[in-house]
Amino acid sequence: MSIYLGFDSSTQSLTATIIEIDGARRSVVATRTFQFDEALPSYGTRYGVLSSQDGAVVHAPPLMWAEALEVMFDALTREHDIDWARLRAISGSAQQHGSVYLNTLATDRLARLDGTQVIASQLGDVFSRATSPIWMDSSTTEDCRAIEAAVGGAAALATLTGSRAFERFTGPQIRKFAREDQASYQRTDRIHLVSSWMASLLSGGNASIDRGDGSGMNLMDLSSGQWSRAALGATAPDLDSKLPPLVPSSAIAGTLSPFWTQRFNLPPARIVAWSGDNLCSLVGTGLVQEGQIAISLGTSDTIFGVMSKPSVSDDGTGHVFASPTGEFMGMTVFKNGSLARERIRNACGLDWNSFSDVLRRTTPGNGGAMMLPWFEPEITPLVLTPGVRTTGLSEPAGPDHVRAVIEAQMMSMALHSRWMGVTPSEIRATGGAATNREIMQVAADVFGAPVQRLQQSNSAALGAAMRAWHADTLADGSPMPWSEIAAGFIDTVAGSRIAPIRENLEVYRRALQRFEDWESRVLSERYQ
Ligand code: XUL
Repeated sequence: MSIYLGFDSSTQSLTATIIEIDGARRSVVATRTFQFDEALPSYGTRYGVLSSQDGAVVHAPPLMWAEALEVMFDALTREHDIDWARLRAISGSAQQHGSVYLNTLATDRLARLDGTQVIASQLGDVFSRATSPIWMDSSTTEDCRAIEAAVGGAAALATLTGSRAFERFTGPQIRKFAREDQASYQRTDRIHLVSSWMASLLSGGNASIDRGDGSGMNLMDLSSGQWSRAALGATAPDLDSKLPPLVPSSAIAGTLSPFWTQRFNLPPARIVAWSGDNLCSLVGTGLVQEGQIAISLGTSDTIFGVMSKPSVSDDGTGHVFASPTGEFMGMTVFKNGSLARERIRNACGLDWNSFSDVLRRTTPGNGGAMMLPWFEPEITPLVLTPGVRTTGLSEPAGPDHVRAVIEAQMMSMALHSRWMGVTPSEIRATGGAATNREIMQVAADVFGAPVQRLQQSNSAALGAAMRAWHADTLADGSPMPWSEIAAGFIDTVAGSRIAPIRENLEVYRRALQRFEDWESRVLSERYQ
């Protein structure tokens, strides 16, 4: 009997999922989650982030993520009756793109963490940049354009790295730092992703970056899986000496370091490379074959699927990443996800039950009224200056706003995922909002495909635990096939399959056309 631990260090919270493999029986034995704002209030985050006045600069404290691991191990070992001696491997999922900047003290400090002291007291001075820019940051447009120009244009960068330059991607973020604070950049010994930083904390040494999360940097040559000289050169001086090596997602970073084993009485389990949350969700939703699509409705909303070839999006909206299962992953990301839903819910004075009632009562297509819910700068389509746009909606906010925000989010997903060229026969749904039947009905009607909710709402933490298991069997020389790993864990919720309603299909076919025209009109007015 073996157990595996998967973490998900997301924007707002840390989750841990423990899975157990007992012969042919597989089960999730524990899941624990807490919000950073509540568990670690001294860092002063709101929804896990430190926002600037204009919303373009969004950072988070890297020490908070480290302390969160300690708080989680403390809770898991105190509250759960688990035979920890059976813990074989640990992996994790982290919000993508965020970067952690370490000075020359860090390597030694990580190796010598003292298990009798708390972690935060030992790592306060290892950062060459006090805070970490994260995926919500949209302050690097100048750097994006400069990087694209240096490698021969946006399309050339997309072919090389899987994506044109995006504001939140790590390369543009590094370029901005090197440009604005040269001295601190020079003092930087190592630049980690959130994922490799977390793996470094657990293994007590600088962990490598996995190729899945490495694809979200605009720095990796997608076809060779190595750092691209051209992209590094376009980004910042001496960057190759500051980046950890790239490794497959199944690489072993080391074993759980004495800090953790002594402090929490744990075995020296294997530490498997951490990856990005969307890559882990791909595994945790069981997408191991081309043609399957999943939507994840969390802080960000994403739509993704497996691709056998790295064909990049022509219109520059999507991303292609190296998938942990060895193929490629196509994805489109929307920033105005759960926080936009919450804003409308709050503006209408509703709870989630009454929000659902409103969706049930209002008419699909919303009588032609629509919303572009750009409360925050939007990633897809690119909107740098936030501002919600409406047409035909009542004022002040009422039931039609509830329907408008959900229809807009689903139509935007359908529209901006066309580049993947997949006509899904079924959509798997995960994330908090996937539990809402009425929201899922809109998704089914807009996509014209049944939506199936998965048993586990945190597919990223589950995917990380499944990756830990897979890598452990690989390291032992008898790798378990992905299809078998997925088969044991990916259960759909009985009765959760939501079929599209036939008469709504035509309503949304027309609505989608109107939405597409309106969105492109609004965008061209904004950018003319
Ligand atoms: C992916 C992205 C977000 C973050 C946070 O490109 O920016 O989905 O990974 O979840």
